[in-house]
Amino acid sequence: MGRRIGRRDVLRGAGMAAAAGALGGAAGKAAAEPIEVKSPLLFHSPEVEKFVDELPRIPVVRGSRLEIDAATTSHRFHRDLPESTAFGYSGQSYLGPTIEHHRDEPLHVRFSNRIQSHPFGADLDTTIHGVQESWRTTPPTSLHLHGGVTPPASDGHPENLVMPGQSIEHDYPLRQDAGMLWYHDHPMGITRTNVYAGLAGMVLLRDEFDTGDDANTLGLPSGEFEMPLVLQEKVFQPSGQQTVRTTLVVPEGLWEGGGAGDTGVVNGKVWPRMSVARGLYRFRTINAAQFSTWNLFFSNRMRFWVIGNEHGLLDAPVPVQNFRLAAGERIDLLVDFSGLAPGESVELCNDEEPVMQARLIGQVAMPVFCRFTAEQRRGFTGPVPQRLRGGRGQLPVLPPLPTPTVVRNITLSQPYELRLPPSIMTLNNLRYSDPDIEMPRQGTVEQWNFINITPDPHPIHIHLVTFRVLDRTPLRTLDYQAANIQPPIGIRWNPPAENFLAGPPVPAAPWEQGFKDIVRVDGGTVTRILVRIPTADELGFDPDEPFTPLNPSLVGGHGDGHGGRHQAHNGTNHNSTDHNGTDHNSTDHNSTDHSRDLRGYVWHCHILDHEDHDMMLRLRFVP
Ligand SMILES: [Cu+2]
Repeated sequence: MGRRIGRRDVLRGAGMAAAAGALGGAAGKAAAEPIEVKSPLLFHSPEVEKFVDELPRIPVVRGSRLEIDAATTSHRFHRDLPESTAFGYSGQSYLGPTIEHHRDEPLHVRFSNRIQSHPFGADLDTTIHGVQESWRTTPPTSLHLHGGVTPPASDGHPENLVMPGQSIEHDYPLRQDAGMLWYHDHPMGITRTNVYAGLAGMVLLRDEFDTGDDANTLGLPSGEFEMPLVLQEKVFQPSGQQTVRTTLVVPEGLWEGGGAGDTGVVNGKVWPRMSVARGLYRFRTINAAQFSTWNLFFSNRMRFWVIGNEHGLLDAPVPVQNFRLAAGERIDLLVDFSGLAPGESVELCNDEEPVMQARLIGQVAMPVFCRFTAEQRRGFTGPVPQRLRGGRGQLPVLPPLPTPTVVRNITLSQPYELRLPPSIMTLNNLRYSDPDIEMPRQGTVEQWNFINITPDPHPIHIHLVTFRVLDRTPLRTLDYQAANIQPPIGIRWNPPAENFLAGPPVPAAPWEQGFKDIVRVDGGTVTRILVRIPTADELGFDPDEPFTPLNPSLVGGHGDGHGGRHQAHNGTNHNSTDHNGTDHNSTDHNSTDHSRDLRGYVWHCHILDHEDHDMMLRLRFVP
């Protein structure tokens, strides 16, 4: 087999050539102007008419015991596109039903993998650790409740794989704040293909104040005026089939490293439209894309309000004209259509520039998601609430930021490897299978400094915990790298960045000041969060309890390619001390009788391509 070339490397060369050719003598002039000519290096979806399909209202399921299955389906994304092979949960041809549930009430889910074939079987990259050739036709799944405060055995660990024909029982205590969770597939090495195929759904967790009906004491729109928006981006083949491939630069079957779509998809429909009453709407919004960060705004530049994010409401609505939403982030919005004349339309738009390497091969911003057209009738006519916390019938105001006792430096980088394929994304310069993992102590408050030496944003998600975003500080990336030579991949590399800052810290935006489980770590910044690790007593379960996976033989990354060499070292978590003096000493309690047992959780970039290779690490929350 010939030399396999990773996307990033190829993009660097081909992109430069393409950019030079396209710009010619005009280089340096008006770089922000969109280029009308379609890049020959990218796949382009067929042209379809925008705003002709109705925005679907995703069905809602409730109950303390749910059956969820993942199946191969056929889904029509647009009136003028043929049916496309897809995945769906629980009878949906794409995505899954919205699960509505009350906090503190346990939820039991029996999850079954009923997948019969994979729409992207040819796209699985078996050189990525853990991915097996047979998965092209019989792909595993792992149901993860993102944002759930969940015991490890039910968390949907990427190595707790559920093969076609198998079922698993998950218990979710949901002893946590009301908010917006979501569920999606999380299997080792193929999360990007499975979620993209359709395995994602929203969860609305209610409490006695945010009830989701007219009785809510917060003055929030409810019923038909509360609407989940699952935002995604896609590429379609000329045949109309959805595809995970975005560029000719990377051959079929190889990891792309992250491709933006050229087509907006909302609740499973391409560029849909929604008729809205002239009044206030609450949009529970999720970036469920595999790659892009978006800067979202309305076409008339009207003001709207952020009222909450992943784990509950803000103290008060924050007026915005636009905001950035990275993959995996959720945001709770109030939008007032009462100022529109009957028949008048506004679109939900995006103008976030693609990341540099995508721009170089001609990627342009995916410009729009959906259209809202005002009806004659008035809708929810209540005002935008003054306050959401601290008043009568409301939760207390957000607590002040806690004081950390442990500081942990984390690098985000794209190291260069001599082995093939060369491209990989890493946290701390480590692979998933490396034994040197983070082991925060229960009951402590930690400050995590994410040092992003790449030029692109990476949304970092930590399972089990919630955190607050502190700030982002620009980094003198080249100086940092020159002073701290990055060792070969597999050796922890997280030198402190204090001496390489390029400006004052930019505090978290007012609309991202609540409790979150995912943070946008902008390129060339040190982004700081404060995370408190709950104790086993507070959780009601032991977050460090080992558990036996459904298929122990699949633990350890038994891939077919080179990645198979890097076996997971479950039960061999070495003591380690990072460069800021944080002590990670801990005793390993794993029994040798259960060498395939799993323990703990994972944390990762929520760019699904990155998470697959290899921007995901294990972690344990130790006593
Ligand atoms: Cu990433």
